[in-house]
Amino acid sequence: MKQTRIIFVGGFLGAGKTTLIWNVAQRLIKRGRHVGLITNDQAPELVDTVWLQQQGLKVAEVSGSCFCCNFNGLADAIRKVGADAVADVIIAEPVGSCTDLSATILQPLKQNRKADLQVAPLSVLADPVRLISILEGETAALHIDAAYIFRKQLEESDIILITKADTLEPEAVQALIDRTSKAFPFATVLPISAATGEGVDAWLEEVMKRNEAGLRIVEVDYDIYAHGEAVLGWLNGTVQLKGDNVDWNIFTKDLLADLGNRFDSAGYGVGHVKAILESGDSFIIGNLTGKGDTLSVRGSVIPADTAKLTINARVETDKEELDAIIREALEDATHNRYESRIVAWRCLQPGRPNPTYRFAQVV
Ligand SMILES: Nc1nc2c(ncn2[C@@H]2O[C@H](COP(=O)(O)OP(=O)(O)O)[C@@H](O)[C@H]2O)c(=O)[nH]1
Ligand SMILES: [Mg+2]
Repeated sequence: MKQTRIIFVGGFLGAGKTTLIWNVAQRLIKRGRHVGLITNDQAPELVDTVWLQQQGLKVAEVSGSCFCCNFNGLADAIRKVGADAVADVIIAEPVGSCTDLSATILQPLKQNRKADLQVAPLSVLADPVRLISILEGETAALHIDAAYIFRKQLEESDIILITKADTLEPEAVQALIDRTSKAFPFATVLPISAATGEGVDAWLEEVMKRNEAGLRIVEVDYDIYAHGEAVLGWLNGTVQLKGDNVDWNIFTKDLLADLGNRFDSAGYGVGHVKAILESGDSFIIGNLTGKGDTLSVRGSVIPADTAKLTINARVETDKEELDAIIREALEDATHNRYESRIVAWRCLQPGRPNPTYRFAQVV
């Protein structure tokens, strides 16, 4: 039976997982590989899925629960991209607030799917700004229990990727690699930039060739883990917009900047706020990965009457408050100027993680 290689790309919210997956999928396709992608979220209407599909990639989404708590959903998605795209490489992005993947995903796959899947080393991505704070014993501007999840992700990794290397000086990159290797001596630590492509092939080489995966199972306190997830309100929404020859680029930037201000002034830590606006054949996508000054936007659309906005927010406040803030910001952005119609809207507080499987030992 043909074996499909499956690569899990984990790491905290906003670390750069989706951007890297997109970059790598393109490289693999150029090399003649058939690639299938799997995204994952607590709720449907995922910006990542919309964006990856916009790039013409084959994507299956597991939504409503994380991979660990919906192992069968993951198995279905594997079947789907395996069958539809005849994938020989599958890249899967677990929810950014998920940890314990070695015990709950990698070991069960290694044991039960030996015949058809080759599991690659578990790669965990870390945003350098957050990583430095964690290495200093701080909380990366997150609730202490969310920072616990961040640390557990690193502890269980086979490979740690320091992302966004383009934002640091080369000496700073090397210093951070050294510090990270010291703190997590079992992991291979590599720098990477999905923006410039630096380090991408070196990482790809590791995950395409190495067969040992999930070499460690770490102890995870599920009470802290559950609380670390529950401090984040979660909102996924899609809104249809209508106006008269509107510059939707300005609209998207202003909306995200306004949201950044609102969260900062309320003192709510941002896990990730992401929005994609589609109009015609093009799109603009913006991200906040912390305070308002982390706002980054790329892509653009030409002025048009209609647009579709998908927004995902993971912010340290309760879901009612998150819901109210985002509705208010949308109301202010559209008031008296544009029509807006909500087509999907889910707001939730993640429940306690309850994995389908949890292996106590490495298989
Ligand atoms: N400068 C820089 N920014 C990046 C890089 N990779 C991702 N980002 C940005 O980081 C933010 C989060 O990226 P995303 O891939 O959505 O993260 P995810 O939540 O882990 O999937 C976005 O604003 C990206 O543009 C990189 O290599 N360099
Ligand atoms: Mg993502």
